[in-house]
Amino acid sequence: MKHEKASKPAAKRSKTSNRSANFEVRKTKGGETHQQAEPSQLPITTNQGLQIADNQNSLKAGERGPTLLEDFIVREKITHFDHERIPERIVHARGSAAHGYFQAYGSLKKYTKAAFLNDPKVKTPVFARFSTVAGERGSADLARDVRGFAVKFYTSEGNFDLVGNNIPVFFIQDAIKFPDLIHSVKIEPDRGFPQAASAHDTFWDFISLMPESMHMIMWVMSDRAIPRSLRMMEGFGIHTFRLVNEAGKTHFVKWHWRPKLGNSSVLWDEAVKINGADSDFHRKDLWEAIDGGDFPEWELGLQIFDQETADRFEFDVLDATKIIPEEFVPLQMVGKMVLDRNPDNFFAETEQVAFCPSHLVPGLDFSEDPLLQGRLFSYLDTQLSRLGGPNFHQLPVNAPKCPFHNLQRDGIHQMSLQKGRVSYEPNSLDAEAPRESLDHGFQSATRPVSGATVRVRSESFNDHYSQARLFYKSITAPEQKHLANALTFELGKLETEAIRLRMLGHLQLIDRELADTVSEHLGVEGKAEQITPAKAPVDLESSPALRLYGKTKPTLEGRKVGILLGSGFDDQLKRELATQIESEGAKVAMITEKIQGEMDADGKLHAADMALRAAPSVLFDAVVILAGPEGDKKLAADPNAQAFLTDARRHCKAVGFSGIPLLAKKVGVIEEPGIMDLTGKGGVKNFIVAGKTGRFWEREEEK
Ligand code: HDE
Repeated sequence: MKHEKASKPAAKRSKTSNRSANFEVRKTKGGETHQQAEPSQLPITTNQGLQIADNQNSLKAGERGPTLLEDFIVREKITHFDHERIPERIVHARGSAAHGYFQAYGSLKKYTKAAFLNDPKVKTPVFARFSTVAGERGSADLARDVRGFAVKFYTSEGNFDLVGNNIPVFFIQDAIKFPDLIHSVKIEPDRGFPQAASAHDTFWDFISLMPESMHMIMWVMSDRAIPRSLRMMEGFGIHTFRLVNEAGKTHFVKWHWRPKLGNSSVLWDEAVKINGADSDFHRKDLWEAIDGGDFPEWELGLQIFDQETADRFEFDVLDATKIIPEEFVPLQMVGKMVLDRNPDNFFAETEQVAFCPSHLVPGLDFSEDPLLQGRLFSYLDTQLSRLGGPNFHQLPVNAPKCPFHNLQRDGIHQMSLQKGRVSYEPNSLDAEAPRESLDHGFQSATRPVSGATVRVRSESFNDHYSQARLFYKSITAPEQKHLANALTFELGKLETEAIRLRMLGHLQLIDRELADTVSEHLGVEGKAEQITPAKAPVDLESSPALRLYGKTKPTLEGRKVGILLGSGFDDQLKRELATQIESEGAKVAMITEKIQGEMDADGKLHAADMALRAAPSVLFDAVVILAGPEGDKKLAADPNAQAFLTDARRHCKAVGFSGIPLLAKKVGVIEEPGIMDLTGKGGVKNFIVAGKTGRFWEREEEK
């Protein structure tokens, strides 16, 4: 088996060339094209190494006769094709991934002996996969959903998989409920819909009967569930884990990833339209950023605390439906992750990567969180059927980059040639056979465990509403509004009234105002079911860290600005804009009515990146419309240009014009915050400031 060597750094990679130019092209009697390999090129072969002379025709009995069973070449090719797919992941099937590295800022020796967290000189290779949960492999990227955030660290001491999400809590407290949760959210089993959507009866039926999911529901209905980019979302390990130092002393830890580009999300109306205009929006965005040398980066922040601190919390640190507010235990930034290389092959890497929370290294350990405990079993188990056997760790993307050797043998898809007669331990026949290593080997942290075997939920897990309320109270006003609208959409889609009313009962316990708003939007005021909580919620001190917006400084970095050009536009202004935008680290796309491009005021043709019909403004973070009087007239009469501006305005984005054009008047845009004339003094500069601000929520029309 021959492996291709790793590809060049993304930024330097050449574009796909027209290979056919290098082949001798021959046509046969039937007219089909044969590309003959030159001596320097690889001949196409069967999987047995046999060179193939004709890759266009199967073997037939007579020129127009039936294909012969004897044709082993066509059978091998089609058989392989027939088996190209493997089962998709039961959850997180839709994903996008990249290679990169993790680098610690300093030493964390005080808390952990894990080597990758202790040496700032070491760059630990990583492979990170981001995913949606509910949708199938081909589903659209902008579904309202949790995003998976899984990172495989190929450390010098073995692989560590931090398999997290972009939301710091989870729906359920005990792994035994996971199949129920997932069955409720996925397509309904009789009808096969809805795809990648939680807005249906079975999901809300389950949720409304699971009060422990209320905190997570607040997050999933918030803008966090429709991120602008995978590069602009936070990541969380969720569960409490343990750090173990050289002396064996343990601390608790929660893992956080903070994106360098800041958090950014889209509006629901944009998400719906992006899914139609470009259903691979997130996958493409990640790929293009890395391919263009804009390497996404996250900082790793840890909340480290001891048992005494844990005992002081009102809630249980083993309960995955709870956060530890950063105001109580601040994040220590301990390193950064940079993703700088796209996969060479989507299937071999993104599809076949196998994450398991049970993949740990010395210096780390689990906690007794009953959700985590179930995960420690599930992931290894699922890989066995997904990847077809117990040797999936030998696939290049899964194999540790440090040496590994043991006495496990054989199994389906065994790739290594395991030599010698000794495959057991202890043994005295092979002095070189692998042995235990007491000094460096993994040691589980010693922790006191006692009690009778019981199937109960600890009472310390009982408060299902206080942190849901904390979240709602802590986010900004626009986020609260979007959350209420999301709930209205989701509950509005339900066929069963009783489920809707049950959910409203839960909302009343979370926040009265939220419940009233949603009830009013739905037109079911006063009908909410009365729910008696296991434990009455309390008001907690607000936590600004839970906000999506306003946490990082305004930036255009990593964003994309769409410039719509109408004929007779000012070339000078176009150039100045493009230069300024790009100097902020953003990308510019030139959009014209037709893909050939557009004429400037001097009659010079400028190339376009996208045609207007394929470039709705939902694909951009800010937009500009530049046109001379004739071009403006044309745009004003074009429904696609009208929609371009109407949407940019509705979605509260920065908008720049040359003058106050007819198009703006047609759409009814006069003077609004974030919408500006670029021709005056400082026009471009003002636009950049507006673009960095991002959204002008005061313009939002929806109630
Ligand atoms: Fe997963 N989860 N999960 N999960 N999960 C899987 O493993 C499971 C949970 C998460 O990009 C599966 O390889 C159980 C929490 C991510 O390949 C499966 C429970 C969190 C990914 C599985 C949970 C996650 C998965 C399906 C409840 C956030 C995608 C395919 C006890 C901390 C990883 C696979 C990738 C994937 C089981 C709950 C994150 C079936 C039983 C909580 C990011 O093993």
